[in-house]
Amino acid sequence: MEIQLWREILIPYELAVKELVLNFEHIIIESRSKGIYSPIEQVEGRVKKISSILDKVQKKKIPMDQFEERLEDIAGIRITCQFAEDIEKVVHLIRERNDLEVKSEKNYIDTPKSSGYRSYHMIVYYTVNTLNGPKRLQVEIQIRTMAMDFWATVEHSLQYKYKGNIPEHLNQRLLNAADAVVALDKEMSTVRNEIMDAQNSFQIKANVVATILTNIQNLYKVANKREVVKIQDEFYRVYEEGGLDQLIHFSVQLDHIAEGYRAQETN
Ligand code: 0O2
Repeated sequence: MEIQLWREILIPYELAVKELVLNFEHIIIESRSKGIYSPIEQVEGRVKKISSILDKVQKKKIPMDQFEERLEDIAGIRITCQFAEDIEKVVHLIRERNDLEVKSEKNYIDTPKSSGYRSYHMIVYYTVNTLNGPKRLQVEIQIRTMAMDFWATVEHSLQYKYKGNIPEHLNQRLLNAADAVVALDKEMSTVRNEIMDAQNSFQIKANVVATILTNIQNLYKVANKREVVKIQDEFYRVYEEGGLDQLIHFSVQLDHIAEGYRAQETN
């Protein structure tokens, strides 16, 4: 097939990857702005390289006119989570989305591969709008913890280095490391609630401070400068000495003051 034709075929897959990465990143943004914990920590995506498509097509003896149908991972999205429990939440989120239709799922977490590989895979259908109209594509979504991702990245590099024939002593090390990943994920799960609380408070504090600063900035436009400076000093004091509750209280009071000025302006 001509190189130019390959590029044309792959363009809708590039669009699908871009759109889906953006959509999943928005779940993180939305959660943070609401001060709630996001089960998604990071999202990345890629379109399979032409050379890797050719390798897989040859390996699986797929006729060239069937490769789009038979290769399910031309477009790939990888979602990393902090904790193993988050994976289930993300799977649920994906199943519930009305822009995605789940074709199949593989749970390599409950049933790891013989290599020690662990991850949750979903093949979904997703429609992009192209110059030639809508195109329904298959996308592979891999969902794993950060620890599982670390293991898979290292193992993938070794597979590449040894062309799929990793020496036995290294294989054994990788299996040991895979067990260590299971233990690490379990250990981290025991402190999940505490970590989630800490991260939520951090996010809520960041949101409250941002609201306070916007309010102070707006007051400069309408209120007496000396009064705003006093409010600002009070904010610094509460920020330094108080906890989250005091900051929230200060923010509510500031909202009332700002409201008062807005009411004066409209009268
Ligand atoms: P790349 O370079 O990441 O794109 P199957 O026909 O079901 O046996 P298939 O179609 O490859 O095999 O599906 P599977 O097993 O669900 O694997 C799909 C992808 O999962 C792989 O894509 C890898 O990204 C990842 N994966 C699967 N097994 C392993 C493993 O043992 N180690 C690592 N590091 N990753 C794995 P590709 O095309 O193989 O590779």
